[in-house]
Amino acid sequence: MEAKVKISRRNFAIGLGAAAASVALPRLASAAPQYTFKFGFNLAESHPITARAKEAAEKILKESGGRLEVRVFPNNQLGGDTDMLAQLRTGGLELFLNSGINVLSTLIPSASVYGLGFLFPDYPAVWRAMDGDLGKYVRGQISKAGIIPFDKMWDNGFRNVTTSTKPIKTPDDLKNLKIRVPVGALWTSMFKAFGAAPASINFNEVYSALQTKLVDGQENSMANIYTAKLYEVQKYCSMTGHMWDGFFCVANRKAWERLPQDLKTILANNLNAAALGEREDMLKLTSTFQEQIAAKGVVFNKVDTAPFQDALKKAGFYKEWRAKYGEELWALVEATAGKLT
Ligand code: X2X
Repeated sequence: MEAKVKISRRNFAIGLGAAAASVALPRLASAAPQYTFKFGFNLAESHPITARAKEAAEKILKESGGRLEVRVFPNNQLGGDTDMLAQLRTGGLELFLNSGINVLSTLIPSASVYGLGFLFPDYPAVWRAMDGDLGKYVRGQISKAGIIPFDKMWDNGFRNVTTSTKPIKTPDDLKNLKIRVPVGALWTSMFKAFGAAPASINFNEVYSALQTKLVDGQENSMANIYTAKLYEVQKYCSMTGHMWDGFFCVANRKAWERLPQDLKTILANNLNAAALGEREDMLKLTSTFQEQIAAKGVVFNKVDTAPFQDALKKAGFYKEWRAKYGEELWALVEATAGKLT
């Protein structure tokens, strides 16, 4: 297949080079993609997100006739989240998947809003909000920061607390617990409101932080506890379900704007479809992950979550975040969750 090249002086030279190459090596004429996008994130190779990202990359290459190659880098291969966000902003990384509650919120504070404790009772409530007005608001804020968000969020799961020391049954059990949280102000604030001692640590350092007892616990989805093998360094898993997390897929603006319209469409359609597929995977696989974690010896306990939310209310957590997010956003929060303050 011939690459379409606009006739500017620079491209004309490239065009001649390509034509010459296609004479010498006809089969390789379309081998070099016109655009190569690196796609980085922090999740393990075996996480459902990685499989869907790779599947999307294959489709994008095929549907673009080889013009757009997406190279997938899971498992912090390009650095931790803080590094990847910096690379995304300078254009060293074209595509990034990250939680709005995680490092994205260091740039866009309101991106963390959906992580407010106990906001969503279940998945239908999650997707109503995140495919609806709340998600739209946050994507608007991400765009204002000069980053391009794709429409569909990917599921990073409801989160539960694990520790190496004791099960968490009541909010009091969190008091003074040295617990790792991702690098975002909402997380730190929430665990301080529970009376815990949170430490902000990027995901690429969580396993070793738990192993060396720098921290005694962490909180995450079943998918991450299993695929990042956190069960090897944790003994208890308490089903606090204190928050839901999802990932925004975002692009560097200049890299996005360089793409012709047809490639923009192919890229966006496939990334959004991959997100929807991954949501299904997580629904199907979460209980299997949980069984596998239990089979590795982790002890599970159910939790009455009402006292945990009460503890947040009493500590003034929701009031504090209402003031930070502002009334416009808070109206969307309470349209989702009812009155919180
Ligand atoms: O860092 C985490 O715990 C993870 C992988 O769940 C997020 O990116 C929020």
